[in-house]
Amino acid sequence: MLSDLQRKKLSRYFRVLDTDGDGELERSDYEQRVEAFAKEFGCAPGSPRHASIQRAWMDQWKGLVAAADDDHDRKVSLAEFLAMHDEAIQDKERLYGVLLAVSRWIMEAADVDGNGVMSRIELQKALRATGLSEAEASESFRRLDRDGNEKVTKAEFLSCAAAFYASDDPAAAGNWLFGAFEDA
Ligand SMILES: [Ca+2]
Ligand SMILES: [Ca+2]
Ligand SMILES: [Ca+2]
Ligand SMILES: [Ca+2]
Repeated sequence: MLSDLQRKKLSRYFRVLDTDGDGELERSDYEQRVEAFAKEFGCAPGSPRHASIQRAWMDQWKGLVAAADDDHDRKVSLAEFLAMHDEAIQDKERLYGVLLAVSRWIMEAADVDGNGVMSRIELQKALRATGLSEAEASESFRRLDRDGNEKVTKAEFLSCAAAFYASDDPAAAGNWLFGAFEDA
């Protein structure tokens, strides 16, 4: 069973992913994310970077539909989304696999200068492209940069992503990965 806190965080994440705000996740929501990322990071359609952004988001979409779309309407409702995460959270190994894949991808996309860590500018761009406002992205960075050195390392990011999905601790920094969640 998802806790109240997990439910709030995942509902918030759902709303971030639901680009057109119609209450269902569809292929077009993910296509719009691809365009937002490409724009934020200045990748022209047809460039290798654009292709990699597209592959990453569309793979996420395919994985989500395969895992969550119980009524096979090619849309994922909030109820389906929560049920899928409920199952994934029970299965730690599977969850860790999903986490590693998503986190690696975000790190790679955000780390434009390729120095292995995400600067404030790099990570805030990725968060804005994911659907957070400027203020939310800034607050999220502040919380994720746990040692306050203006960089988020892979280790910091991965531990925050794990906490976002699984932690039931209201004080966990990772809760803030996708912005404020209290008014879910
Ligand atoms: Ca939608
Ligand atoms: Ca469905
Ligand atoms: Ca970097
Ligand atoms: Ca740091």
